[in-house]
Amino acid sequence: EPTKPVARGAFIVVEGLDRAGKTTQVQKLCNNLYADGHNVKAIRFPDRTSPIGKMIDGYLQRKTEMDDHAIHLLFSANRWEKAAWIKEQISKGYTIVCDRYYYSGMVYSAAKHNPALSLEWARTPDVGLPRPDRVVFLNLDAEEAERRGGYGQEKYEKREMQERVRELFLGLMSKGEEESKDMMLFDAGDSAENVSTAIWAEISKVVGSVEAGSWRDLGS
Ligand code: NYM
Repeated sequence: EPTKPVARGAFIVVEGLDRAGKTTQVQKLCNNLYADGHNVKAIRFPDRTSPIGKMIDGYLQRKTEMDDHAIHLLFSANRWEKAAWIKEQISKGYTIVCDRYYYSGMVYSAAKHNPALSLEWARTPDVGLPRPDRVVFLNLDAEEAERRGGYGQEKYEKREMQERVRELFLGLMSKGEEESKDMMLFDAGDSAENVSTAIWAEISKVVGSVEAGSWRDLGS
């Protein structure tokens, strides 16, 4: 249990393209938070350990095929099954650092250019999930992402798809969309050390305000 009494923990999301450095930055952010005396837990979506997560894993590894809407709803359900736990941890004072969330959910599904699956449609099943206090968006062009050792074999790990994903992420930030209020862009083309320093400058302030009780409620 947390030692310092705080109003609540913060909910921080890290988003970006495949290969943008999310895993590294989540780790560095958690280390910084921990060293600064905060109680912190890292999670990721998809959470491939649950039964729903195993279905998602099979799809991503191209072992099973699924309708675009059906897999979208499984990604969303995979977040909903963790929602109560997230709220509980935060209320106990833990700051949660989350690798991907519904922003990935919306843009990866919408990037498929299925005429029956709009960004608007993709947003709907996630409405009501705990809202992050800040979303760190690691911005990287698809070409640079590919240079970083190439993509793997999983679904979506193709240049054209990643380019559409990036455009849609940037669209979420620039169009006055609801999501833009929470998102902050970081240049992921910089060194891992510089990116981590920039993220820490912002997130340390956010977490401080949340813990002090001067921040909005999670659900609003
Ligand atoms: N992905 C991830 C989605 O398509 N929808 C979602 O809701 C989420 C959370 O899964 N290419 C995609 C993005 C990734 C893939 O993610 C697996 P990771 O971070 O590589 O495990």
